[in-house]
Amino acid sequence: MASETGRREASEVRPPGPPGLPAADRCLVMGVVNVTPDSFSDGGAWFGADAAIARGLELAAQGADIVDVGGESTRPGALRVTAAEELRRVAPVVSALAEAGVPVSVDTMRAEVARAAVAAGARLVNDVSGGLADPQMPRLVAEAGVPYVVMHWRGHSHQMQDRAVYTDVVAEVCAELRHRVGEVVAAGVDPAMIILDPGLGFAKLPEHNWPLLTHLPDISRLGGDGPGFPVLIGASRKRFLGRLLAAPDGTPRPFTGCDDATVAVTALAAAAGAWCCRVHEVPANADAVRVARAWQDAAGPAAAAAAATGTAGKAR
Ligand code: PMM
Repeated sequence: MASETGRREASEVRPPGPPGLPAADRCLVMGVVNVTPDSFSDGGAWFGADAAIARGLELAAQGADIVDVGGESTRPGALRVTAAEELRRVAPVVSALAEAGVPVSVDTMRAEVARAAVAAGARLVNDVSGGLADPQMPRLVAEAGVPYVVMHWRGHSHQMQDRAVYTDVVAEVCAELRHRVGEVVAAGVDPAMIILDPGLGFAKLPEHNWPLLTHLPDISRLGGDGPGFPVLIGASRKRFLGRLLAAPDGTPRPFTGCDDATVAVTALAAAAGAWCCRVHEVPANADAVRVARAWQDAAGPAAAAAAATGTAGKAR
């Protein structure tokens, strides 16, 4: 609905986020701190509590609305760390950032780690398995009463690329997320606390990631026409961008050369109604979400309605 001034209400294309998290009239920016020696995009850079805390504070100062702290790499082929090691990595970082007033999210598939992180001040649980890796997770999130990212996932890092098989990726991801939402709500999670994520790169080949990005209203509404869930997008530095930007001989561009493409995805996803974009480098993405907001405002009610109903770009 357009207001009297003709400005389109942001909620028309971007469902409001859950309570307890920053709210803005634009897409939010989530800055990433991987406290790991082996994440593909920044592995080792922030390994060690002091470096990770300093990086989290820097991301917040640069305009990150939320800082996502993770202690386990999910890059394809990665082996799991123990819960004790994961906790040792993230706990001091979460508590220091939370104490400094930074809205912190914890990127974990383990209820035990999520519990400790929430106790240390994390305001959001970002579970890339959507509750599949640890059956205790949905109940823990329900009891803690914190917002919960339910990402589309088909298996751990060592098996996920074998599972990147789809006939209609958008329809299948929507159906599988719909099932996950049903399960986590049955475990007690308030639907108002759920954020959806299509899981770019997780059991997805490049040709699967692009249609998911161009069908965000479908993801938000889980393929139906009910009220939408907020959608989080994690495209930052992922391999499908490196493939897109490959050298003439086919060599994929290294992840360090994919930050500009990440900003382009952020702008497009924000204009298409994403609630939040998860990124490794904040400043240009913080600009991009503001550009997208101005773009949406100027596009007017017709474009808003098309984006909200998913009638734009239906063919895949
Ligand atoms: N991607 C990674 C890690 N956590 N969380 C969400 N919600 N969505 C994602 O796409 C996502 C994530 C892997 O990327 P990284 O290792 O570079 O952080």
